[in-house]
Amino acid sequence: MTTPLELQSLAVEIAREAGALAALRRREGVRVAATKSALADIVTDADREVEDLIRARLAAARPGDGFLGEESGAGTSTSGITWVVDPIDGTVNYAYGVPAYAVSIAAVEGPADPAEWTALAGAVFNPAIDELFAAARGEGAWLASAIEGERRLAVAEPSPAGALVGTGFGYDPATHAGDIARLSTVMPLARDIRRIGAASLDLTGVAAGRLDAYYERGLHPWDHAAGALIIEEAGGRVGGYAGKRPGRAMTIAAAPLFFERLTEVVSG
Ligand code: LIP
Repeated sequence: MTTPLELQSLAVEIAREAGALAALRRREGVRVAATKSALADIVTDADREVEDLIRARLAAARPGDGFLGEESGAGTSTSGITWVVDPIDGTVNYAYGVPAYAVSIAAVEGPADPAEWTALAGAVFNPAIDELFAAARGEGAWLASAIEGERRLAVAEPSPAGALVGTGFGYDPATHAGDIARLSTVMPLARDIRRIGAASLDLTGVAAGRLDAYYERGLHPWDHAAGALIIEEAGGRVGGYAGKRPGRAMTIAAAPLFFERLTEVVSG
């Protein structure tokens, strides 16, 4: 039986190698290979190359595990463990050279469905600034940062000044009016908002106390799988509308008390 700490160790090792490849390709110049759900929803050659590397390393290390990746689809698990992978989360930032993108790798147990799985381990690595966030179920969440050093992560309730809230807007312009309307209902709770452009870095930002909360509609499982566990192991809560699990409909994350207030407003 593999422990969550052993799965975390593998996720961290592969995330660092994959992140180094992503950063190398960024330095060499990035080519958009295709668009997906909308003109703004791009995939680069590096996205595909990095996911191929991650998939090959995982298959070599744990051949019976399943795989659910943003760019190469699903692989069935015979071990009960599935790896949920976003090779470069924050693809638009990556293409523009904005140093806020991350390799996100999670190991989950059970069905490869965020409504049903149990996340066991996760790693989120931003190679642009050498920051790695990691967690194993029941073992806490950690940051190893070239900027801050190493520290255990813990969420924080907002100060009386209001919450610093992260959010995002999907690739489909037809959804933006609804997202802006929802933002207008959240602003009375906020001191300000931040639009980082990578869900995994929004989520780990909440875990690290760099954001008080995050919410976004339209995320894919690979966007939130690792970051959600890291927040939970940092003492925070992650969910969807009205007590549901995080998913395409909505993802909400914060410290426990503010999570309730924000969920009520976002679900209203
Ligand atoms: C992105 C998310 C971001 C969201 C974007 C996109 P990608 O993931 O990290 O939070 O606002 O629409 O979903 O496409 O860069 O892997």
